[in-house]
Amino acid sequence: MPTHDVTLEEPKMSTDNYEVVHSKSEVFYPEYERKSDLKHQTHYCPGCGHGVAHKLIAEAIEDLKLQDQTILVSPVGCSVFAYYYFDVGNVQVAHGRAPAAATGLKRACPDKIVIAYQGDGDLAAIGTAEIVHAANRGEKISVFFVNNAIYGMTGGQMAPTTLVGQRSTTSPWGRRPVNEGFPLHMAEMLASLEAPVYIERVALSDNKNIMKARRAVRKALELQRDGAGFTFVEILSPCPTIWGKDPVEARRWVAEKMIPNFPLEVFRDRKVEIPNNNVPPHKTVAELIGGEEKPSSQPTPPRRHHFRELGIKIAGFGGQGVLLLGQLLAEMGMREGLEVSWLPSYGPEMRSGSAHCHVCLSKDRIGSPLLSRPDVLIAMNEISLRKFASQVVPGGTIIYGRDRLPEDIELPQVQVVCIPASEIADKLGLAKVANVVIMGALLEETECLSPKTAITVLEAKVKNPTLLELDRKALEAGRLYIDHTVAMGAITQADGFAQ
Ligand SMILES: Cc1ncc(C[n+]2csc(CCOP(=O)(O)OP(=O)(O)O)c2C)c(N)n1
Ligand code: SF4
Repeated sequence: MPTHDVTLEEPKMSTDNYEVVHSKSEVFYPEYERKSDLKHQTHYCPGCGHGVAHKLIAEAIEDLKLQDQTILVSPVGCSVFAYYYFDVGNVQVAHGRAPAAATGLKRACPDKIVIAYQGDGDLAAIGTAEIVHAANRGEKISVFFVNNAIYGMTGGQMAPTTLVGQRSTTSPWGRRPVNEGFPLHMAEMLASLEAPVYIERVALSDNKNIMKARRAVRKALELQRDGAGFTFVEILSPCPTIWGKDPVEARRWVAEKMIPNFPLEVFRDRKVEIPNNNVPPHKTVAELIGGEEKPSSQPTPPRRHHFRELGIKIAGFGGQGVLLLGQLLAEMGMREGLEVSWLPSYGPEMRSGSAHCHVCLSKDRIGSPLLSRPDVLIAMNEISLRKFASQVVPGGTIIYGRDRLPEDIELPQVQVVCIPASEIADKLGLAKVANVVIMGALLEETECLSPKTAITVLEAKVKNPTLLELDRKALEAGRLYIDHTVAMGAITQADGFAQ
């Protein structure tokens, strides 16, 4: 028998002979930083629908050339790390709050394409209120709702969309409507509202349905691009890991079990005109909040501020006027032409619980009203001093509402001013003006705002003439204390004496 020499040639892996028609979307990062040694793959389980849904969204963003405009709001759930994959603007929010955050983003940046991406636990359980109200207001956002009928991330608890009879760790006998209620049909629920423009349910069960899902995702983004209104795509999606199935069985389960329970349909596709009969009042903010007094009748002297941005944290007990002091400072800043923010935080008790607020005064737009490193801390009591002193930036200032510091306290490299605000207020005849004493001390010590502006704001706010007079005295007393006592160097040391 003749023998033949057979040499096997390596197949050519060049793209010369063929055209690449399908590759990873450019909207995905080239490498996924989260995986130290597996930068080419996501953290999703094999066969998970999130990967497919991500792909459809990325491809639609790319095809529609929206990458530079898109902001993706990722949820809590298995898709919490969406921001490791999508090379767009990303925000990750608290459980269920994606539609609320997306509302804020879209209203602040109407030219952006804002997407809320949510699971069924996130959207239909903890976030039911947010989605219903965003849809009802007709927010011009797109919501992609990945319904896998279970809580994936936390290990398979029952979701609002879990099917009747479906087992989960919290319904081990299978969901019983008599005990756990019926599955929620979010697309149908939202379609009962007036405002949404587009609502469709699709499924990642087979290639044909995946192509329909692709079209739905694209349509939602196109509608948003064209300024249409609220768009919502529910995507029935496999979760092989928690369902205990292999990827093929899991897709079959979507087709055979989920689709009969959650019919695939376009529930809404129409133009909606929302009447806009609420013309905003033609008044300035200062006019609106300053009562009857128009700022033009009381021009605020132009003031040169020595800071670009100043963060002030004010902390104490509820009832000490902590939050009011913050509001007064914010209003003063506004009247001096600064950008301002005021962010309160307080416990459930009206009196004696802890309360604090953050005030930003800035020449530029304020990025965040939350201050993790304040320039100035006003501590109205010892607990607040101990809790927040270490946050103050080096070289910052602490104004402590007592005559001396606690013996054992360790403070960062900051300027400390002690002022017995309550005692001073008591002597004036009213303990509750201690916060205005502190305000006087702050203005004198830091020169951040003008005392004249303080008087203007107090006059606009305090209607009772006796109280107004006390406030004037309190402001002056706080300033004098700094000038006559603290500036002399007597009260700023831990032992209460000058160095
Ligand atoms: C306020 C809050 N409550 C509960 C949790 C726990 N938690 C994390 S993910 C999740 C459910 C996620 O399920 P789903 O939205 O269906 O997303 P999936 O993981 O299935 O994609 C829960 C309850 C949390 N992180 N935060
Ligand atoms: S647990 Fe389910 S939803 Fe989560 S990544 Fe795995 S397959 Fe996807």
